[in-house]
Amino acid sequence: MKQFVTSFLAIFFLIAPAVGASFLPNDTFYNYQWYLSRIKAPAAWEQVNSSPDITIAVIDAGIDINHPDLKDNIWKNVKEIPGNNIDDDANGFIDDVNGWDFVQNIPDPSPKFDEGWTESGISHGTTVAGIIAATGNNREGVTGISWKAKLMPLRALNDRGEGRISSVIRAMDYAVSNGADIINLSLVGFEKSAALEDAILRAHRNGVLIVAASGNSESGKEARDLDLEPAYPVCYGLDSDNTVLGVASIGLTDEKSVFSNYGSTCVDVSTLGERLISLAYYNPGQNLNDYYSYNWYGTSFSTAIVSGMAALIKSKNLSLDASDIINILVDNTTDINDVNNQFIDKLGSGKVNIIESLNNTSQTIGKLIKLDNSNSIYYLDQSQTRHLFSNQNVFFSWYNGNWSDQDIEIVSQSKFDTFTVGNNIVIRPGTKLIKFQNSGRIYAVSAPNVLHYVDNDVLKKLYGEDYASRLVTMQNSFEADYFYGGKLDGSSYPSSSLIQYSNSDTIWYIDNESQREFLDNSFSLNSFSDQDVIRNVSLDFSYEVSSPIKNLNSSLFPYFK
Ligand SMILES: [Ca+2]
Ligand SMILES: [Ca+2]
Ligand SMILES: [Ca+2]
Ligand SMILES: [Ca+2]
Repeated sequence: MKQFVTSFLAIFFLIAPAVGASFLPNDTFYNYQWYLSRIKAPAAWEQVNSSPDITIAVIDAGIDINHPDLKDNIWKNVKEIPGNNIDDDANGFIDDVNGWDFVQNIPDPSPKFDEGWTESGISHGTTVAGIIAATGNNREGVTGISWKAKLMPLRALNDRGEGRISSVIRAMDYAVSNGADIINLSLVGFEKSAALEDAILRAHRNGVLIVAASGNSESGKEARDLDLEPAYPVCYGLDSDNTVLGVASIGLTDEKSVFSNYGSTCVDVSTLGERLISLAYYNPGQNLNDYYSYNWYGTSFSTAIVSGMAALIKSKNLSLDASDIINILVDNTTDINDVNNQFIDKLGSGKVNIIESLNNTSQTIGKLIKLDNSNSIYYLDQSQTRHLFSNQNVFFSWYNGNWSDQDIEIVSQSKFDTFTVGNNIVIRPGTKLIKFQNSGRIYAVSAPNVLHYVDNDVLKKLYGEDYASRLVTMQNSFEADYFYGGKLDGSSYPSSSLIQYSNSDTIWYIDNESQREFLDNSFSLNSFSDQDVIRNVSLDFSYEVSSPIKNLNSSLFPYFK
């Protein structure tokens, strides 16, 4: 008889090698990124180091989407087919697979070497993007504040770093309608625009967080007091809703950076914006021979740090909207008035404190964790209870290839010991048939963990002649994770099954007595795969149609249990 169980240990070679006793990532130049320990990033990473589901639009002078330390974290418009001159997802932009260039109105969001380009202009967007989310722990280059995220490159400034407000507005609207969670605006102007203010309001009302720089002093001039001379977008949203998270820059001693604009109304928080290390735009043809660059000063980069922190916060609690995140960051700062005598209360509520901010963010989603020295993977739920994946079949029934080793956080033993021990995760209901080693009986599983005996005739009727392809053998010890329900009589499918009728391509989710359609990309968002679907289902089965499934759904995936 064919042996379906393979070694539980076998899958975990995919996990990156251990990075040592502490939580430091293995990036080549990590040791040069002194600012990360300064802003307590390593301690924050103990809680959350990645934000794989969070999209951060970087509206800037273009981003090097092929940069080796960035390309894995570039947002992809999965519904758009590249280069076919068709707007496949009907979002109004043809072939926009990685964002858009609103300066030249073309798909490629990379810098373009426009007439008069400057080295700081050409690299600006790439540097900002790298501070937010250069790929972390990939043994290459540097790490961003978030090790893994989706950066949406939207080019609205030219290669001198200048742009039109209308381009910024179009980029903001693109970000909102294409799923951005955060918009990073490391740009500033002095002209007030009602149209830009409206675009900001549209983003805010859609829950999208806008993070904006307070701006740097113009050459030869003093930094501005924005209370007297406002700048935009940082000074929008002062009246009712705080729609823009304004960021000023401080240095090593927490004193305001000389170049940083300030002001009690427009600035919400401050963080480091001096001597930062990040990515550069690499292009040997133009004599740009470095992938990495250092000594960056500016409120652009403090803004990027805050955007990265916001991504970590939202990753801990996906239900947070823009106002929630602003409040968390503003309410959990460290007071720096005592070293800023001339700028009392003019640097927002103080220095961003990511640890306190995360401590005051309730965790609504679970995550995958493992110990450094063990191969077992656990699901850590929002109440800090850990659930073991009993074996690799169980793991893959939930994470059908829709994961990577980076999605698993390595936790220290001391941290691990603080978690409560919970039930084991059971095989994903509806998708598999199981048997235990000590018995020949085959069971279907319905939600949440109920076994239904299925005899040979019913097996063939419900699952077809090749029903064995979905059969998984489990160690006897895991039988205790399930309850026994009634035998299947063949008149209906167990709840949580995925079926496709013989006359249509539509995939339906069986929810008790009803069937539900998947809208948009909710099928893959909920981590189902094609092999979970029962095909060619007879039209004799009939279910009432109930509400469709949109986005991630708490009842479908353990992330939201
Ligand atoms: Ca499109
Ligand atoms: Ca296309
Ligand atoms: Ca890296
Ligand atoms: Ca504000």
